Amino acid sequence: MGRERLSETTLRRAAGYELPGYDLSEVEPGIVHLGVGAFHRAHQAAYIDSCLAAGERGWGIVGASLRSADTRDALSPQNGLYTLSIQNAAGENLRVIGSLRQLLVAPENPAALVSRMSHSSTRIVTLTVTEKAYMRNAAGALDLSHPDVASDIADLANPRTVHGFLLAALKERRQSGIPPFTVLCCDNLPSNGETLRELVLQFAGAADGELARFIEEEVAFPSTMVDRIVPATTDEDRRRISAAIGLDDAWPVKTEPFMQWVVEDRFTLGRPEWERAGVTMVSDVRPFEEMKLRLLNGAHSGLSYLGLLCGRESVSEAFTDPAIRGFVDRLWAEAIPSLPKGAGLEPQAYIAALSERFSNPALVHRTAQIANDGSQKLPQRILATARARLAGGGQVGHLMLVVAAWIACCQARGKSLPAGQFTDPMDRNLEEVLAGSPSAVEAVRQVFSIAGFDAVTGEASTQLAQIAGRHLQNIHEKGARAAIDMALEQGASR
Ligand code: CS2
Repeated sequence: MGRERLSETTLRRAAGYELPGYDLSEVEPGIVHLGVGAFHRAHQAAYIDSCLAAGERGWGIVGASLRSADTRDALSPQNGLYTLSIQNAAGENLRVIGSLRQLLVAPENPAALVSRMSHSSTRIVTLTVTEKAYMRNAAGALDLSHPDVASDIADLANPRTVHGFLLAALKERRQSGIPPFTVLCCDNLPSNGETLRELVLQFAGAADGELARFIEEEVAFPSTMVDRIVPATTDEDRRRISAAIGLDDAWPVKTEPFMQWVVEDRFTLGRPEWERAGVTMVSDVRPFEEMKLRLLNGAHSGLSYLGLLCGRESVSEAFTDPAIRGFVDRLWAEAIPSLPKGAGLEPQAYIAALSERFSNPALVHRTAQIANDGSQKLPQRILATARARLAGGGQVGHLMLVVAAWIACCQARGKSLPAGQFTDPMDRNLEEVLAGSPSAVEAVRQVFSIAGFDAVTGEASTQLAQIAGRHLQNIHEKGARAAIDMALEQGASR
């Protein structure tokens, strides 16, 4: 006999596990979240679940998917409930999360999402839509030539982009005299609040000048640093978790025990008492954000591309490979001097904690998952660090090996790596420039140009491209392992 499905009616039968500590029917929606992927469900939704349990019932989440209906289809029969599996070497803890109270699918009914965002009960709109959904061009500005951007600018009635949804809802609220919500970007972008604000203002400027002025004066875009490692859920996870709770859960999420959220405290219509759930509220997120992007995400990208080239399938496998581990230690040593001084950061303690997190044997975090969208990730994870180091006369050899490894992985797809191993929004351009088997130096030069890595023109970009070119040549001629060894030797001799 099949198991019953996890839902509001069956929930209390999942005895023995942590269940929502509140009555679901008492929860009122206060937040609209764009991008209800696994990360959101393991991070923000868990923090909000704790706030709801502490008695703040006005902050339920309405989650919207911007592309596929999968999450809504899986979670609607479960009344939005799902299991969060928290794993480390000591075992697995299961917790059922109840904060996601309603699910929408934007492309099916864009007006319904705009209407929910425009409702006076919506006080915060949060986003985890991944780097590429911000549609920045190589120079970091809004890509006005993108067909979805152009379509939203011409007609805001049925938005397709995040900027379009934000503008349509803010316009509606303004017309109805409802004060604007606070926009909270939770993606791994530098100064993410300010970055999104600039993009939305560029968008509004092209669509509706008056609305642009209103946004400039009235809408808050605090910045945030979000952190929790959330590998993609597998069928095996679904089977194991369903068997453990005794109810079928079609959409559980797995994660690590560690979680961190640092939020700039600037909310115009109130916010949950996040401090009580362990969130750090600050006046300046930048130091935390730079440390996380440059040490955690930078190392992640390094582990992922070098790991793929060396046949390592998961982060823990790559991190326990002595050569790669040695490389990551050097990468960190190179990145640390670029971090803000006097901000109370403790980079040594941070990398010690990261070493433990990356070694978590229970979490199978695939290197191929992190390899996606390199053109959108490397600028803030690696290139910004390298530019800062170069400006101070420092070393950048290990940083640039990450960029070379990314290009090598792009070249290896369809050859030594499966063709669909990972994807990138710039794939078509990347394929075009890499198809003619250019020399390593030429490949790097062209990739830098199409991906906008040379946006800061001048000597720094040329120098960075030259160093990456030498690494790529080593990878081509001698293989990734030898290229790592050579980078380590060069670093040691300096
Ligand atoms: C990862 C991040 O997929 C990736 O690019 O580096 O998703 C990383 O796991 C999170 O930022 C951790 O907070």
